[in-house]
Amino acid sequence: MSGKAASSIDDINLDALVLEEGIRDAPVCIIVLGMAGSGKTTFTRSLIEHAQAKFNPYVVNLDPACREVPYAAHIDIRDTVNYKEVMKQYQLGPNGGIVTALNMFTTKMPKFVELVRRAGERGHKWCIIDTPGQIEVFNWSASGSIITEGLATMFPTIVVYVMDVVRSACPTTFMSNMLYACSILYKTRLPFLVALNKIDIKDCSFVQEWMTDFEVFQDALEEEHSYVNNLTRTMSLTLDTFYEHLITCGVSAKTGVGYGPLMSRILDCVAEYEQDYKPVYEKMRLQRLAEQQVKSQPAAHIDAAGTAVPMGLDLNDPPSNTDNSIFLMAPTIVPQQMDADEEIESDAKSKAEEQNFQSFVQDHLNAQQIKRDRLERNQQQQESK
Ligand SMILES: Nc1nc2c(ncn2[C@@H]2O[C@H](COP(=O)(O)OP(=O)(O)OP(=O)(O)O)[C@@H](O)[C@H]2O)c(=O)[nH]1
Ligand SMILES: [Mg+2]
Repeated sequence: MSGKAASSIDDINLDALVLEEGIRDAPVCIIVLGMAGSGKTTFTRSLIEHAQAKFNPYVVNLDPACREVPYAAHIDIRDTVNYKEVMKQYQLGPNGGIVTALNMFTTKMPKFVELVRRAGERGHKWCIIDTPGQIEVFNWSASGSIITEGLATMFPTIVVYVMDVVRSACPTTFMSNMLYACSILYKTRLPFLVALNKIDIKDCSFVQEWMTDFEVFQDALEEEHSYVNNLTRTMSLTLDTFYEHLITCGVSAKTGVGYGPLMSRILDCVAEYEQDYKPVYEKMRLQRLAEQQVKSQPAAHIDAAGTAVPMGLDLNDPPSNTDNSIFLMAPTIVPQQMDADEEIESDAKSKAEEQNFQSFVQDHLNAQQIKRDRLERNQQQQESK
């Protein structure tokens, strides 16, 4: 802001501001994610209550489709975008409506980030962000990535994944939840905390046991007769390494039980961001800044900058079949002729992949067996003493 007191947010060159400043210490952004109905909104409300005195949280609701929220939000996406109107105008279903509403909100990203930054200056130490129920909408949409990365390149940012322990008592649902968690962890590349929610109804120790002891999970799976059991079994082997680094904490968003330990885990995650993630995001910020500066310079010659081609149809454009029309298409939907040689090669590849996977499973089972043998030997030695 270069010393000039700006009275309105519209007076500031927000695009430049977002990237020019380094990563600040506050507020810490806590992005709350989780499957539909897992308790994200209730969790957010409880977290606000518990953090109020010490961290004076700034609260953001990014769910355009919710009727009402049980907390006072400083920023509410519903004030920016009318979700029902978006569905009507663009003739979309509920999920398309949420994606489009989020996309529209993302066009205001510099403003959003500036408001969060100002909140930090006013003494809000945390910024808690509630997200839409449809987790894939946030996790896999462009706007979800823009929001997450935009925040993480400006403030310490962590993800809290809310998991419903009652629904996860079924091993296959537990596995789906873990796959989601795993995909979010690798997609966001941010410190990650799993809040095992609804422990007022069901104790969460079984989930923690399933994560640490592969055999207990296998036993639980044996009891459930489902056609996806085999898949779940092999997936649980694959997720073993993921569990090793996972921080979990049992809470009840409804009664507030478990929020003490949860808050200290959040602080651990913030320390993790500072130590391991900040340098990565700092690098990303500088890279983006350099790209932005290059983009803002006018091209010397139109030829050097390339020639514009149409990128695809707008909803309102009439269909066109002229030779000049070039439409970008995902490679998977472009029909391709596969000749015999390619088919043989692809068969060989998939066989090799299957063998690799089988040997991976076998190695894992062997390692488990060695671990069990070692435990037994230790037990026998202790008994003989
Ligand atoms: N017993 C119990 N119920 C809970 C708890 N947390 C949430 N709920 C209930 O779970 C239901 C869903 O809670 P929400 O907070 O709306 O869940 P959400 O993840 O925000 O839902 P969407 O935004 O629609 O995906 C509500 O009926 C809550 O009252 C909890 O800790 N214990
Ligand atoms: Mg909600």
